Amino acid sequence: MDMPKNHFKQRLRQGQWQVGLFACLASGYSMEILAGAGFDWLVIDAEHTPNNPASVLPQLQAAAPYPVQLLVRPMNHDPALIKQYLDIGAQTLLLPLVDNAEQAQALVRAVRYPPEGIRGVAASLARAAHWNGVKDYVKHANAEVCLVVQVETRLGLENLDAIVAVEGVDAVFIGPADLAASLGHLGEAGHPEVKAAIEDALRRIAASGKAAGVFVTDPVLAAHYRDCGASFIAVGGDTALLRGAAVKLAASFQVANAETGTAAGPKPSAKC
Ligand code: 3PY
Ligand code: MG
Repeated sequence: MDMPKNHFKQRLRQGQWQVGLFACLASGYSMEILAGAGFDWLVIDAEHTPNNPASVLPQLQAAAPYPVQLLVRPMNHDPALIKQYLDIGAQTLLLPLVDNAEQAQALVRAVRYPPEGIRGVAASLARAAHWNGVKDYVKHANAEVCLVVQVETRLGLENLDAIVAVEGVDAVFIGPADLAASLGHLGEAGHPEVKAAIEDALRRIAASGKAAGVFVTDPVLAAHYRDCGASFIAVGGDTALLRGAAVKLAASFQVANAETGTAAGPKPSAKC
């Protein structure tokens, strides 16, 4: 078979608008629901969740029949871990907490085969290569891998221009939660100073010719960030969606008993 094309990367290059979601439930079963939900891309988060290569694999398999593009966010910049995610079939990686150009350069090397990089070679063992079933996988792999780095600290913002200039960095994604914390506004991703920093970062990334992305759940703010230069956004996470819907459903069927602190069902109607 021919090398699978990385459509997420192609669309980044074309500046196409892409809307995604964080998949954090660490389940192939829930992944399949998300995969058919209509998002352009999903990122399997292995930074803040109980995911690892063994749990990411069935999620990649579950999403494979669907047209959605899959990203994986590793827990750190370890080249050995990055190699495993690439080998099990992740073509696009989202790397957290990239603070300077040296880290970005090291990541470029981690995702590429020699001579450009240091990725170890074992195509016969790799799902990404369909275990040698993909014609000339090792020759095409570097071109199809997409590297998205997260800038989400004060230091990262200071070094942003140098980070975007690194050849091999395809896109920069702003993480508002970590950025807010780093700017002294822990838990306040919507703080005006954080918002202003995000706007400035998106403009600088887009002006450099690289793709700019951001996590944003408010549609009005998302439209604003698009005007600032964002071309791909994550609009939420499955954990929050599940909790939000579950809490709402439970509340809609319960009448709180303020005196005892317990919950009671609705009173039977006269008709019952
Ligand atoms: C953050 O907000 O810090 C993230 O990494 C995700 O958007
Ligand atoms: Mg973050």
